[in-house]
Amino acid sequence: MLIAQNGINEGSEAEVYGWVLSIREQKTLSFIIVYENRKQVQLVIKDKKLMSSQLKQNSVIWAKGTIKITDKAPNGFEIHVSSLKVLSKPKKLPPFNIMSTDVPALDLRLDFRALDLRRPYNINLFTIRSKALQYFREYLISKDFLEVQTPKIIATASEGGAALFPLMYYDKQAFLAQSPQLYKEELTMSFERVFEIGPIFRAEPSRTLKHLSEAISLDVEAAFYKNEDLMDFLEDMIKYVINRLYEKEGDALKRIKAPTLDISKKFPRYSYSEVVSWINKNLEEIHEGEDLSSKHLEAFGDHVEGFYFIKDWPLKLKPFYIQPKDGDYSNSFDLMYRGLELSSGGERVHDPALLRKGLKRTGLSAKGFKYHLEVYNYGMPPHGGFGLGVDRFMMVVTGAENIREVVLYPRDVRRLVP
Ligand code: AMO
Repeated sequence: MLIAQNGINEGSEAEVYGWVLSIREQKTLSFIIVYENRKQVQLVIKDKKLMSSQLKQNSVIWAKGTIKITDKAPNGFEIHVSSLKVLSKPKKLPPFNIMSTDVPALDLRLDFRALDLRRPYNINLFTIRSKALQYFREYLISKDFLEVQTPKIIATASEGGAALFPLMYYDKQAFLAQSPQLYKEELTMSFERVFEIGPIFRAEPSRTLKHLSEAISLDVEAAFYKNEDLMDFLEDMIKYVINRLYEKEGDALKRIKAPTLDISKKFPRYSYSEVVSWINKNLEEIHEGEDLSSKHLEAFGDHVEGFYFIKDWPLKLKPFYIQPKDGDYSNSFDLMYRGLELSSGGERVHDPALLRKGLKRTGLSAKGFKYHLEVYNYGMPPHGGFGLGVDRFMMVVTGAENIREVVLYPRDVRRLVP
């Protein structure tokens, strides 16, 4: 916290509350960099008596002094300190230096995540993440979408049977929601266009660089949107958010050495069958109808580069609620960045008889979806939508190779604490 009654002007008095990032002692002067509300402030200490053994990296301090305008200090000013108090002193030697250019291993950093989040890299990264979410909301609200919150404790699977986290709900079995899918679809009946930013839970059995047990999904659902409209919308939203980040958060992006994403061209749209042909020609033999593996997607992603869509997937690879197309295919798409799937979506079934067929096709019992099926008897509009993995989007924006880097307290098969 910085209190400067008369603003940041040469000679005015200021008080600062913050924690110490670094201390540099010279013969006659000491320089202390303090973080106050995610901004760095330089303190200059001439009076050696103000320096104490309690003053070290990570100490929380209060200081008072006079402002001097200088472009040598972060944010263009420094405070020449006349009084200083240590409010909280670290009781232990930290397991790593938050200023070190030698970044400790991720697992160690995650064990001490609260401390790790004091690293300037992370302060920049999580500021960018928060801003990205602000710009997503900005875009969606400007298109007249309503933000909603749906239950995360649910009675039946929304994405099919696998990867559910069961829990006891009083005397019944319940599950953590894999996605807001069924609720967001139902909500198009009343609100037409909705979005939700919230957690999804997947009991992912293996530890990979792109899967979490708890991820944040940005879900969009809209009545009357067709497959191509949805891809147009998603592409426009991604470009809007990236442009806003480049316009407004350039400084933080530069500090974390984020890559520059080329979004100048239209994202190419390949059908699933076109991708299969490419794999057959350039990689290995696969059959129409087979799912595409990470290896396939990575090779195809290297070939395409940047963002692209894969559309018209075989129906058998898609959940029960996806609208069939030409018999064995579906009105669906995935948004990819190189080999990484960022989003999937498509047009949905709105006819109750067809929805029952979809449940049967995917081996789910209509009984478990009784309430959801009932809704479809009261005039369900044609609709469609998508789910965008926010954490994966942040990997692309920041250039992180491990999804855990862009999540405050990641959850995976091995990690439940902190
Ligand atoms: P899907 O299961 O493809 O689709 O998920 C949508 C997007 O969410 C992200 N995601 C994950 N991110 C990190 N860890 C995970 N374990 C994880 N699982 C999914 C991905 C993925 O593309 N209901 C549909 C969406 C829709 O049709 O609207 C769904 O959940 O980026």
